[in-house]
Amino acid sequence: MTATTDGSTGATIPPRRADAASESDSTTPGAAGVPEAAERAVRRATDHLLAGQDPEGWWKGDLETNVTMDAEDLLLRQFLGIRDEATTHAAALHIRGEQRADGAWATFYGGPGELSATIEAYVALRLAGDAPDDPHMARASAWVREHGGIASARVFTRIWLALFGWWKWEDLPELPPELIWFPTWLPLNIYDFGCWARQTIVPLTIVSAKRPVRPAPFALDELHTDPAHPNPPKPFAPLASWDGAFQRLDRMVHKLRRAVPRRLRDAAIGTAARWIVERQENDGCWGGIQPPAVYSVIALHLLGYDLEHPVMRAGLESLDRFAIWREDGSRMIEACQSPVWDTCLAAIALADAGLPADHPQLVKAVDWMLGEEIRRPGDWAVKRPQLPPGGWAFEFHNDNYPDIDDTAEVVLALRRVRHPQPARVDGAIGRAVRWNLGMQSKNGAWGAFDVDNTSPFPNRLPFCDFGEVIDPPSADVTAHVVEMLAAEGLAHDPRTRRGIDWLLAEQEADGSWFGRWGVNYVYGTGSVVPALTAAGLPASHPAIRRAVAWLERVQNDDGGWGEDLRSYKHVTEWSGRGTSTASQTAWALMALLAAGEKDAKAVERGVRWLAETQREDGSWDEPHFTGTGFPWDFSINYHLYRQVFPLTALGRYLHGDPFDRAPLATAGGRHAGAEGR
Ligand code: R03
Repeated sequence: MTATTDGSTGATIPPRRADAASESDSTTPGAAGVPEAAERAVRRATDHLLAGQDPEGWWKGDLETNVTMDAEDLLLRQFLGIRDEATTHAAALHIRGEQRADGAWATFYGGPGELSATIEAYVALRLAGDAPDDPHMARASAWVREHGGIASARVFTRIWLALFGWWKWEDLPELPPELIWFPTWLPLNIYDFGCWARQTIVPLTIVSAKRPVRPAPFALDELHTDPAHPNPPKPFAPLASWDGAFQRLDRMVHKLRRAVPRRLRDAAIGTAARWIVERQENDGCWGGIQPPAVYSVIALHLLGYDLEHPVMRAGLESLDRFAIWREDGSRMIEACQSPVWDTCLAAIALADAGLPADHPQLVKAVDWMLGEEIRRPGDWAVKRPQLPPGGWAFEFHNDNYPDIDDTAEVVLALRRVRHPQPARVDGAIGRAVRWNLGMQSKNGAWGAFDVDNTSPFPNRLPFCDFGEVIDPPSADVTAHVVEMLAAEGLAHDPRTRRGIDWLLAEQEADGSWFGRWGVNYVYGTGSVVPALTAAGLPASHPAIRRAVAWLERVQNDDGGWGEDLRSYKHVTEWSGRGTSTASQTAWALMALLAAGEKDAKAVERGVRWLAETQREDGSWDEPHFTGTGFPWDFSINYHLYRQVFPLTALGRYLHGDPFDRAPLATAGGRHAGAEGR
């Protein structure tokens, strides 16, 4: 196969990549015309991005994930008795359109069939009226049986099935609501979980205590390998192993279920319910993400909140806003919405592309971001009770969970714009810098939402078989914070130095860095190199040289970069390899440009790839998923990535790093007193 075919669509062999030989006898023309092509691409991309801004000042691209979102939305409506024909029809249209030829559903573009997603999609289509012997349904159920049937699906999927009597509650891990009372000094209290898992688990303790069943209008025998024995017993892991110990703990908690006095249990459920209601956001959602929202609605419903209760109405209306209705009549559910993230990245891209710092649309974006600043404590304050608030969340409404990544990038965006009220901007930036510094983990690095969220125990629970359940520091978030601190004149602050040391120690043997929230080593490397050089590491530093060598080695023959989601599972085959995409090409270019490689052949070829693949309207196509929710388990196609990152990279190619140019505010000394805070 060659790099010109779609290397990731079902491919098992990674695409060929450039090597030294093909480089030396390359027939591509020299640098002639490349800056001109970049100029033209930047103009068109700028216009395209400017046209997509909301009048309020924000940008938001679709956040595309997979059909479990759509299937679970129908299951929720079925459970609550509010499923209607129009919604069902539109969701089914989308789900059917995503099915693979082999009958399964994948969780990312071009990915392999995935059992849990396939089961959920199949069940949703049955709700929509598709018959088990329709050819597309028969293919799906055969695929499910071949891959272990319902018994092999993840816990979340089996919980959805248990709600309808398609799976037995007894055959699910127990989640006791008394967990809500575990003090923070006990291992395995709710604050040991990443915030997304915590917000999901608390409502699920209520659901798991109540074990509701709303019988379904049909059976699902066709999804079991042996319908007479839907759940063949699994052998216990050795007693001396963590898995074995936690399996037995789960057995014990199952037995305790009958032993816990009723009044104690009801009190725990009451505490959990209050914890949930207190965390409902102004828009009715929970945490701005789908899982906590759907399980909170179900949990409160089980406690007697009827659908007209203000909490329930607001919750359900917030879920309706996760739906994107398309022109073909289909309806896709977003897992979450990304306006703050998209807006700061768009502002950075436009500024770096040369838009004047006082351009009205940039000022408008800053106005909107300033209005989104979070000035009250959230769950993070459990670990940092003395730290004053300040910072941003990813979504429109998520005041309880600002994150370190968004906060760093918003600061980088605010600093690029000349706003008519500089003191207001400085105030918000000052609070954000203080908050980010206060959220540094003890290893010197930063996680996304919490400090030192590194307990080994949550991952051991049989319940936790999907995605990440803790939020340890990552190279990409740490890099964004270091880049921001450097831009704020704090490169030499001892806290920044500790972050830098951690990053240097995290570099892979091949010269790359792992990407936790973007795919994958190209994202990690594209985040870390610009941060290190912004903090003053010379381009000649061995770590930077090794990163440059790695990027040059994995560049595709077509001049772009790409990395398949399979790199999270099969590192040796797929690290840095995959069909070229606009956002990943841009990340590689951002690293190379930061490393002083502007005149290198690799940069010229990458810039040319971006210029040549740009569409007439100034945008790029990007069917491949380049965003990461959880490595391998949950992937995201951020629809604005294809626009903001190429524009940033091309802008930096033409104009250099923005903070090497005339700084907008007084660089250095701005946070001279920061150590004291
Ligand atoms: C890009 C950087 C900014 N970053 C925040 C990115 C947030 C990305 C979307 C989060 O959406 C989620 C979807 C989820 N699903 N399932 C879970 C989940 C969490 C977030 C989930 C998984 C396991 C457990 C609980 C929930 Br336990 C679909 C910093």
